[in-house]
Order: sequence, then structure tokens, then C-alpha cells
Amino acid sequence: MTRSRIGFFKICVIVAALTGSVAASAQTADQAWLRYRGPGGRWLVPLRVHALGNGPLETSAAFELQRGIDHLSRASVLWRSSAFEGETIVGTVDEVRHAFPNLPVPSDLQPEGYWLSWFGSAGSLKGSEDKAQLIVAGADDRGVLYGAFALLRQMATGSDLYGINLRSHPAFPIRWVDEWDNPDGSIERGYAGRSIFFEGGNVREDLAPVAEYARLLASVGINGCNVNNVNAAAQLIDSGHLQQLARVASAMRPWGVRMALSVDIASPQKIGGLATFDPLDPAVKAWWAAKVEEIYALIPDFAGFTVKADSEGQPGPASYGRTPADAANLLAGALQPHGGIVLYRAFVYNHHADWRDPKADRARAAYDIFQPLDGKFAANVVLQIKEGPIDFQAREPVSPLFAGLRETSSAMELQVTQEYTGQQRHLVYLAPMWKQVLDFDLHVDGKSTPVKEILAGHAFYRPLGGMVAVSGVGRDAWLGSPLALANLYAFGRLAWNPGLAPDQIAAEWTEQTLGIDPRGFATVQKMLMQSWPAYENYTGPLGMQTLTDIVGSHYGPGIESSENNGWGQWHRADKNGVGMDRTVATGTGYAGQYPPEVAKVYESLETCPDELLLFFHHVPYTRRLHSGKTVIQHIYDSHYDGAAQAATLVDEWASLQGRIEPKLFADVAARLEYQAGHAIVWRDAIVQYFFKLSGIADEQGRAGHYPGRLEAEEARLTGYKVINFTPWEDASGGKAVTCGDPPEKVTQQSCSAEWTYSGKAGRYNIAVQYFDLQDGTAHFAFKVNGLAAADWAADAALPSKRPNGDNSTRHTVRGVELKPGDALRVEGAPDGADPAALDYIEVIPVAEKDSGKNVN
Ligand code: GCV
Repeated sequence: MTRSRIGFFKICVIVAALTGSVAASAQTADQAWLRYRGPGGRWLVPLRVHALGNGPLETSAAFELQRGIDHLSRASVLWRSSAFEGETIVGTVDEVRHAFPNLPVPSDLQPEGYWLSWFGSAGSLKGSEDKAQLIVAGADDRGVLYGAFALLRQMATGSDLYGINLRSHPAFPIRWVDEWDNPDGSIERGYAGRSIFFEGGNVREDLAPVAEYARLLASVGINGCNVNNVNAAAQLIDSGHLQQLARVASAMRPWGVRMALSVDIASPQKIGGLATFDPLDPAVKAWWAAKVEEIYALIPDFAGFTVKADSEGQPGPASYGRTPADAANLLAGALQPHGGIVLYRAFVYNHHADWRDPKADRARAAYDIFQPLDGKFAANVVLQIKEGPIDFQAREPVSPLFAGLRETSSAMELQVTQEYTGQQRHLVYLAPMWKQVLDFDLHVDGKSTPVKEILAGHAFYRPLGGMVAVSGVGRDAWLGSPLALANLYAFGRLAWNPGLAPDQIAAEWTEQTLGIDPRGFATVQKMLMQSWPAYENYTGPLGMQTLTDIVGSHYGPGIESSENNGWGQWHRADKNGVGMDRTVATGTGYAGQYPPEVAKVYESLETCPDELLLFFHHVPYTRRLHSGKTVIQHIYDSHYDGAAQAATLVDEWASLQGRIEPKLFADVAARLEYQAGHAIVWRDAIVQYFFKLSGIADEQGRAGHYPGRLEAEEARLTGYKVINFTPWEDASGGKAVTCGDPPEKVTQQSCSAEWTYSGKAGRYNIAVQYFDLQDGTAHFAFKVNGLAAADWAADAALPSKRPNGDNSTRHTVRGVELKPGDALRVEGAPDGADPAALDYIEVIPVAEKDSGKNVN
């Protein structure tokens, strides 16, 4: 074999520059899954990396491979003999073919695809002609980069590389993340601190984390990043800000991630000085054409625009009686000469809908508005459609619009940032949900039509399509919670290959991130796989959606907040029944938006799957599900099951103690403990709400009975005063006690609640349920007969400035010896605007799990 040595010196120089920028960044991709710690196995790889070309992406690929191999070879029991010679060769297929004319280099790799192949013997000796060569060949520059990361993934997950012959290409051309970052540095629906892109109205000086983020994205094949909120600040595309944004694009460019921007469709008026933003006005058209010219002069590989218009208060073409197609095509026309695209969001609905109108239905909106426009969009417009028809709920049916667009490209939008799914405080691994959506068969024209085939463009022969995730990364460890990163990883992997199984992705991520032994990562994989069903169970089962505070935080329980307003997330629970009638026969007709085979299944009570029953039908609480349970019993059971499943996560993680870095172990353990407590808040809120509303007893006698629970409002109170709670279901019995009134500064020094214990003597865990408010760190102490058993600070950052289900928190004091007559006392010391509010204590025998299970 012969080969050329092109540009080796140059590459070394650029590699040194990349290393420098990484070293300067405190927030690195290595803190996520690019740890290159390896499974501790035994594998073989030529340690020296040689790049055949010197383009920026190939340079990044070579740099990353060398770094990964160096780390892995240090961390693992690598077969590494000094006698072993060979190279890992990186290049495009053309370069590889040129350097090694005798190799069978594939000629049909798809764009961005790669080929990994081993040549030569496994243990070639110094001086031998037959040197091992591991080839990483890309169809193009991006393919080289993705091939390098794929090889590293193989190594980090312990695959045998000897003899490898692997080809892969992405299923979808569009694999983007959307950031909802605002120029002031805040992030809409972000739960991981402040923006890595912006601060104080401008792009940040330090963009090293942006480069690191791009590296992380590239490692799972993500090729675009829209960096600002879809509720777009118009000023971001003024000339000054575009100069700044060019730096962001440059930071991401070495990793093949193209920058995109959300734009305000009213920009010509807001920042352009025009009297109108009418999409059909020639002056508006000229303004956008000039603006796009300006952008491409600064950012030649600019990816395009994302547009939210006529939605939730954003301006739009409706102001001029124009359609979304008019607006999308206006921008598409400006972008087209430069190769840019428009992702126009189908998340358009009336948020002032009449809740009394039984025919009104937000779920219908996207299809009603966009389906009639099919075929009217320019070729470089893609409709970005949320996976379900409402808004990232714990469960929704697949949006029927995917089936309704035959002549328009579509991309599926989903959320990595867990807006309605626990805001990263709860472990909820979403890949199983996304996989269900991708695999869902819409049966267009009576033929098998899985959503993933539509997105890939195969079903309707579309040139564009793909997946977009609202990511929400911030400066706090990317996503705040270590295990939440599995969602970002899984998004990228599914966007590359929607055929992957979520449990396989979970195992891959765990192995790379935690590097624990097979038994250990099997435990984490199991936890991840259990987490979405658990969350669905304790929040909103049967397709009721997440029963959260939908007009506020979208976090804790707030069942009635969905009703009596125009936002349209109605579940229509009343004393007789629950669910939204979306049938064609008697309801809003939404079910009829699906192709007939799917519509038929949802339309009929007999065939509608249990998990979506209440999304499509209003039924009495006594209706029997396919499972044989009544609806009301299912509501009770699923909430008790869900809370118990959340408690199981705590135990499973605890079983890994000593096998995971202590800091990470403790961090996740505390989060899971919190989640288990909050799952009980959810459980109790929903169970007591439906118990009161329906008046139907729980067959298992749990609803309304909380053995061991001592209510604060029934205690001997000093300083504390009893409050009626809003919403009532978020406090046990609808009441709690508070030591002063938030949000005004509370002046009380401290308050106490005391009970006399009257149960059996023994050893108990005491769960103290209190409210941890923002803007102040209240302190609590638990005492038995005046002696301190525990004290703690209420210093978590939870939503809401009033005590409610967002901030109801459980602290468990373990192993307390009690005997009848003991005085149990909680002392609360308010701070700032946190009034040390208290709901109850619960005395749980130690023999029982202190998991929220009721004990007798
Ligand atoms: C960016 C939901 C969120 C909003 C978000 C909107 C959207 O309604 O709560 O914060 O706004 O979706 O997707 O545009």
C-alpha cells in the first residue's frame, strides 16, 4: 500500500490552536459524555492519527480522534505494544482513494455519511510491510467528523475494532437544536442557568463554551444550531449584533454546526424603519433581501431562519390578511440564493379560545391552518411541527399534520429541555417517547407510513426534513442535571438513526458518561427506561396531558389551571367524568384530521388506546378501560404506582454507591430523593382532587387516608398561621401553615408546630413536607422532646413565589426512636420572602420504605 502525507505539519498547528481554546474553557464537552474513559476492556487501535486533508472539519476530526485515543489508551487496559505499528487514517473518500488506490473505498456513501474500515493485520510488527490501518473515510468533510466520533464511540463502548467495516449516514438532512436564549442572557424554559451565547443584550465575550457545545453536538451528528429564542428579539439582526453573531458562527464552524437565527417577522418595521412588515410589500421584500445579503457577507455558511409568527402574541402575516406561506416564502426567497432555509413553525393557535365552546380545540389548529397551504411553500421552506398537537406534554398523540403535508417538507420539533416533564429536577428519559412518535404509523393512503419515513422525505419524496430539539443548555453543567444529558445525546442519535432502540442509546450514553461496569450501566439503563412511564403515571395518565400549572411554571401540579381560560389545554374534568371529546361524531372533530385508518382507532371508545383515552374522549369515571380498571381507579393506581416507581429510582441509584465518582453520585442521589418527594406531592394532589370531584372511593382505600401523617394545621402552633391553599389540592387537606406572608419580606423570627406522638414505640423515618420558596433561605429544625434531631436549609431554586405544588418539598429525617407521648416539633425560621411554610409531617416505620407508600 502507498499513501501520501498531505499537510501533516499544518494540521498539527491547527490542532494546537483547538487544544488551546478547549483548555481555556471551564465548561467542556468532556463534562458530558465525551469523557473517553472507556469500558475498561481490551481493544486494539492504531494510536497514531493521520489526516489526509487539512480542511477545518477534518482537522477537528483528527484532533478529536487523537485526543480520544490518547485518553482511552491511558484509561483502559489497552492492547498497546510498542512493537505495534499502524495508523488511524482520516480523510474524505476522495482523499482516501487517492492515497490508497487499492482500497475498496465505497463510491456510494450518502452525504455526511462515513465508512470505518480496518486493513492490515492485528499485530503488525515494526518493520513489517503489513501495517494496520484503520480508515475513517467521510463522504464529505462532515462525514469525516462524524466518522471520527463514531469510531470514538465504538472504542468508548468497548467494540472490537479489528476487522471493523461499518458504513452509516444520517436519516435526515436537518438535525438541529434550537436554543431559546434571549439577548439579556436568560433562557426561556431553560433549567440550566444562564445563556452560553448572550449576556446583557450582547453576545458574550467568552465563547469557548459555545465551541465546546458545538463539539458535543457534532459528536452525535447535529449539524445546525438556532441560537436565539423563537420569541425573537428583533434587534439581534441589526448590523451591530450580526457582527457579534458572526463570532458565534465561527466558534461552532470547526465542528460542522451551522448557525441559524430566529427572526421576528415584524423586523422591517421594528428595526428597519419601514411603515409595514406586510410580506407582500415590495419594500419589505427588498429589506429582507438586503438583510440576508448582509448576514451571508458575515456568515457565509449561515443555515437559515426559524420563525414563530401569529402565535402566543408574536406578530405575523395575519396582521395583513396574509398567510403563513406568504411570510415563509418572503424569507425563503431572500435565503434561497445563498442556500439558506426557513423553518416555519406550525405552532400557531389562538390562545384566547372560548373554553365554553365544546367545538373549540387547540389541538386542531396546526392542521387547520397549515394543511390547506400544502404545496404553497417554496422549496427551501420546512414546516417545523411539534411532535404532538398541544405542547410537549407527558403524552400526546402524534401530530396529524405530518400526514397532511405531501408537497411541503416537514421537521419534527421536540424538547430536550424538560418544560412539562420535570424541568430536569425529575429524571425523565424521553427517548422512548420520541421513538414511539418516530415509529408511529400514520397509514397515509392505507399504506404503512411511519413518521420517520415522512421526516426522511421518503414517504412523499421531499428533499428536506428532519428533527429539531429545543435544547435549553446553559452555563450550569449544560443541562443542570447530569442524567438529563442522556436526552440531548439520545436526540442526536435518533436524528441520525431513528431505528436505534432507546435502551441501546441509554446503555451507550451511560457507558461513555459513567464508565461503570456492565452491571452498573445496566442499572442506569433500567432507571432511564423506567423514568418516563413513572413520570407519566404520577403526573397525567390516560392522555390527560401534564396536569400542571399551565398558566405559570409548567412544573408542579395545578389541575384546574388548564380550565376556564383560553389556552386550550383543557381536560374538562367535572363531577361525572373527564377527558376532551375530540371525536368527529360528537366532539371537536380533531380525530378526523388523521388518515382514516388512524382516525377510526381514535374515534371509537372501543379501540382508542387507554393511554390516550382522555385525549380523545370525555368519559364517566366509572368507564372501564381495556385493562379492566375503571378510569378513576386507574387515576388513583397510576399515581401511587408512579410515586413508588420514583422511589425505586432512589434505591437503584443507591446500589451504585462506590462505583461512581462520589460527587456525581451524591448530586444525582440528592436529585432523585427530591424527585421521589415531589412525586408524592403530585400523587397526593391529583388523587385528592379527583377523589373530591368524583366522590368515588379508592378500592385500595388510599385516597383521603394518610396513615402516619400529622397535618400542620392540626398542630399546636406558635407563630405559624393556617392558610387555605391555592390551588387547594397542592397541600395535604387543602391547608398549610405559614410564618408570615410572602412575597412581602417576612418579619417573624421563627415559628413552630408541635404534635404529640401517639403511635407504637419504635424506630421511624420522619418526612417533613414544607415549601421551599425563592428569594430567601428559610431554615427548619425537627426536634423530639426538645432535642434537635435534624436541621436543614430551604435553599433550592424552585418556581413560584407563593407556597404551592411547585415548591412543596420533602425532607426525611431518618431513624428516629419514638414512643407514645413524645413531642414532635418542627421549627421554621423564615428568611427574605420565604415564610418557612409547612404542610405536614409523616411518621413512617423504618421497616417500611420511606418512599411515600402509605403505611398502617
Ligand atoms: C418560546 C410553549 C412554551 C413557551 C414557548 C412556546 C413555543 O408555549 O411555554 O415558552 O415559547 O411553547 O414553543 O413557542
